[in-house]
Order: sequence, then structure tokens, then C-alpha cells
Amino acid sequence: MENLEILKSEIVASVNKAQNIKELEDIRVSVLGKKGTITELMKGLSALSVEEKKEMGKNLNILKSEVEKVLETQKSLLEEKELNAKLKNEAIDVTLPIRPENQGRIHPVSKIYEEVVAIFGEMGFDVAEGPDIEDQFHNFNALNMPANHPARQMQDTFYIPNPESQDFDDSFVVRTHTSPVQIRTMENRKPPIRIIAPGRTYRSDYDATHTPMFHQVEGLVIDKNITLAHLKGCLYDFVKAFFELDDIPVRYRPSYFPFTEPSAEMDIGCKKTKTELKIGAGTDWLEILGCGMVHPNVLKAGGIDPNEYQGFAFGLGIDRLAMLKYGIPDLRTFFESDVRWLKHYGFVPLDESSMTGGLSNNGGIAR
Ligand code: 2NM
Repeated sequence: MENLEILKSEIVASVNKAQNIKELEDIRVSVLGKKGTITELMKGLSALSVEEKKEMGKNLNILKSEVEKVLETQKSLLEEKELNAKLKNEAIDVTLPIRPENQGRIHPVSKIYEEVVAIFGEMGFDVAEGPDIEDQFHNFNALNMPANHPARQMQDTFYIPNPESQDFDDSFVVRTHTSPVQIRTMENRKPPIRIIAPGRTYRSDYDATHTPMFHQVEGLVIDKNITLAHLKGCLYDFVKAFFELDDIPVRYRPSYFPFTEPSAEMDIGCKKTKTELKIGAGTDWLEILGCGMVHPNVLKAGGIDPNEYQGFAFGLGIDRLAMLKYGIPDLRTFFESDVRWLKHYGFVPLDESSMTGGLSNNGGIAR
């Protein structure tokens, strides 16, 4: 019994002296392992008389559980010590500047998106959003595109089956434009309405200037007595701000969209040479966006009385604008996630786009 007390104090002393988990584990094995001190003593029990066996067995069990407890306590102590050391060792000072060569870049699409939002935001437009997956009412019917309209044909639109209906008219689509957001806005808000709807859009098309997913910004203004003059003034201010020019030649060509009447395409003046495109001067024209006065049928579909309210709308492709503004020749490279490409065409983060702080900064590309 006395020997066991001495043994216990020896073990406890060595356990408390252990400096790390490895040392502690060695001690555990030397005491409780297959050939450990306590294990050996337990093996020796069989040689004892029944009375001695009972007494000694009980004491050994008590010793064993006491030793286990001490080992456990010391283990969690050492683990905490090691964790704290590791945390101290691996601490990261998040306030330090990062190495420039490792700094991430803002994608040109994000940059244009921010610029367009900044410009129209300044003019008092709200940003509206809607789902990428739409029903055909919001994507087509409400936009004055009846069931047999060419743009509804299979080759342009990605359809998604409706699990609850076999009827093709009930199938969903991934939106082919952001116009359904305008319809949802008309349904949910009362005029005056002044919104832009930026976001992803999808069409089955793939070449150097078309990708199946692309980005659009569409705008919608609805109020009493809105005319084509409001449209022209608004879009003129936009292109001046966007191309960072005090003046820029613009022209409108008559066009057709099912959702506007009249409809037009807006061109800006430019000079095209074999190697360069100079915007804002010259005798050439560059198509920038589509626009028009919202068709009465569209207003009606959105729950707005066309006899009381009028509106104008416009739509532009963000990807196309990015290609133009930054001279990027192939749209497909936008979505290849190549970090070398992003390093070349991307923008330094935190160079925020604002009307007062400069839209694109440094004339554009960060190097
Ligand atoms: C364009 C061109 C012209 C347009 C119309 C509407 C709505 F929903 F208000 F009728 N949203 N977007 C529109 C008009 C879009 O994109 C080239």
C-alpha cells in the first residue's frame, strides 16, 4: 500500500514535469502500456492469495484511475499550451499591405457594371433585381412577344422543364434579357418608376462576340408625360459620363423591339482605323444601345394604365461595352477564368467607380 503511494507520487511528479504531448504519451505507455508499471503489477495479482488479491486489486484500480485522471488533466493543459504557441506563431497581421503581385483584380464586367450603376445612381435610378430563371409570362408574353414570335424559338432560348406540367407553355426559361425585372417592378411598384436592372442573361449563341451567358443593363422610366425627349437627354448624359467626354456625337436610328414603340438604336461618333477605335470624334458610328418608348401593351401587362402613364426603356450589353472600352477582342476569354488574362485586363480593387471620384481611374487598365 505504502509502495503504491510512493509509485503514485513518482508518476504524478513525472506527468506534471512533461513538457509536451510526446513526453506525456511516453509516460503513459511506461505506466499503463502493455509493459507499463501498473500493468505489470496487475499481471502479478494472480500470484497472490484471494484476500491479498482483493485488497491489492482494488488499490491498483484506484491508482490506475487516478493516474488516468492526472494524465488527462496534463494532456489538456499541454494541448492548450501548444495551441496558444501555434496561434502566436502563425498570427497574421491583416493590416499589413499584401504583395502587389498577389493582389486580386476586378473583372472588366464587374467594373463596367459598377460604372453603369454609379452613373444611373447619380441620376436617381434604383437598382432592381429579379430571378435568373423566369416564367414565360415575365420573359416573353408581358413584353408583347406572343407565342409564335421569332425570339421565342428554341435556338435562342434555354428552356427548363416544369416538373409540375407537361405543357410546354408552362416550362421555365433562363431569362433572355433583364426585361422581366422591369415587368416585376411595374407589378410591385406605383409610378413614378426609375430603375435599372443589371444582371446575367442567357441565349444559345457562341462565337467571338457571343457567349451563352452574358450581362445586360436595362433601364425603365415611367411617369406622367414622359416623352422621347426625356429618353434622349437621359441617354446622352449617360454616354458622356460613361466615355468620360464633355461632348460626344450621337444619332438615333429607327429600329424594332416588340416591347417599345417607337424603337431606336443609339450610335455614338467614332473613328475606326485598322488598329484603333477612337470614341467621340470622326465620321464613323458605333452602336451602343437599344431604346424606345414602352409599348402600351407592356404597360398594361405590368398593371399600369397607358392612358395615364408613359415611359421609356433602354438596354445595353455590359460585355460588349467592356470589349469596346478596354479593347478586348474576344468575349469568350471573359469567362475562361485565366488569372493571367485577369491580371492584364482586370482592375485594382478599392478603385471604386463614382461620378465624383473618377469612373475608371488611371484611364482604365491597372498595370
Ligand atoms: C432594349 C431595347 C429597348 C426594354 C423595354 C423594357 C420594358 F420592360 F420596360 F418594356 N425593358 N427593356 C428595352 C427597350 C430593352 O434592349 C436592347
